Amino acid sequence: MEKQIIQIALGNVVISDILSGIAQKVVRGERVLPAEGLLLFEQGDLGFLGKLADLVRVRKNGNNAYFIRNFHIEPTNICINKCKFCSYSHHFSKTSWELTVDEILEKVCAQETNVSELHITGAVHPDRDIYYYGELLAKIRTARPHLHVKAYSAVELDYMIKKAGLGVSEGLAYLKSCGLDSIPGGGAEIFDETLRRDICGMKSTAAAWLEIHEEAHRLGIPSNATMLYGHKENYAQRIDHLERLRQVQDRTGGFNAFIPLKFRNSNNEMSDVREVSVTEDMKMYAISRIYLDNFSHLKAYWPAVGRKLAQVSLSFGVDDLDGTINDSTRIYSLAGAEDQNPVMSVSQMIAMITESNRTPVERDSYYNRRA
Ligand code: V47
Ligand code: SF4
Repeated sequence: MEKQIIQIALGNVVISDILSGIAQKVVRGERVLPAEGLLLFEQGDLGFLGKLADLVRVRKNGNNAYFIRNFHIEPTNICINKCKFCSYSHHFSKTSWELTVDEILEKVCAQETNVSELHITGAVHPDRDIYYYGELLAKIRTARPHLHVKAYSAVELDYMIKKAGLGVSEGLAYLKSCGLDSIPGGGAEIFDETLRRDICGMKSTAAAWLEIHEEAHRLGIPSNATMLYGHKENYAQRIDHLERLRQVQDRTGGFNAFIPLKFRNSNNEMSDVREVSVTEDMKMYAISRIYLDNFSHLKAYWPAVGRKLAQVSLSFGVDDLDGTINDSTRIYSLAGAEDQNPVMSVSQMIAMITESNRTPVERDSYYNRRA
């Protein structure tokens, strides 16, 4: 396999010596530098990138493709922020909602007992505080002690921790004691400060996002990382984002997975920005897999990219398709994703993975195989 890749790189006249040099580094398991990552975006042919990403995927995860039985709860869409790409908050969608604690608990208890993970994320509600969210976690833990709760994006956490006048470490430790098991990857968007100010200037800064994740890892709370791509960002800004994540991961090892999130342009203030092509999506997955050599997992979030693209992504470095979801999230259906009611049965998940010649593995939140 490794020999074949070098031959492809050298045998194709379009591929420069520099690109084949990068390929050989990847084959040897060496780290790709920022300038080399940029070159992959600018000059890498999709087939070439796919082969390299596949090599890294196999090295890290063999033939496994993971999924999880999960569901989401979006407690509210009332938000203090006004991100231009957001179709979800009450500023842009036609509806607004605030679930009560009882309504949330009802949703939790309605799930089958073999569901293993709950993902809670929503808008930054002006009136809710860390104690409200802490008590919510404690009640969920009492109701369903074995459910892994992955909750609150760093943007929500930043607001509630600052509002309580706590330090990052203190705030996270409190939430952990209430039942916070891990943190989802949302709110990262794009770290480049200038572009971040343009598309989501009211939101927590990149530095705050990174600090919260790094501190969480130090407290033994793992997390995911995301990047919103395919809007106004350039390739250098994508590499800058990946580089900042790679540096945190070098220090902590606390990120479970990286999830590139494709910008969807329906019903938001950035509807004039065209969505990028499938080729660009697959390049993004492949280069993420090649660049983030210290991340174990690359996830394609199927409600965002659609089922068919998620399947194809398994040949571009992806080893995780997220989960069954159970029609519990609106973030992407409001932004124009194909699945208006995202739900996937375990047998559909297994079929989707098997059809792509991968071995389906039902996982827990730490990527252990579930019996
Ligand atoms: O931060 C919002 C994104 C994120 C749009 O950790 C949009 O396992 C595209 O982070 N087009 C929230 N993206 C969702 C999220 C997530 C999803 C699935 C799994 C995990 C995980 C995390 O959704 C936001 C933002 O980047 N988003 N609007 C849009 N129009
Ligand atoms: Fe609020 Fe999140 Fe939407 Fe930004 S992306 S407006 S923080 S709900």
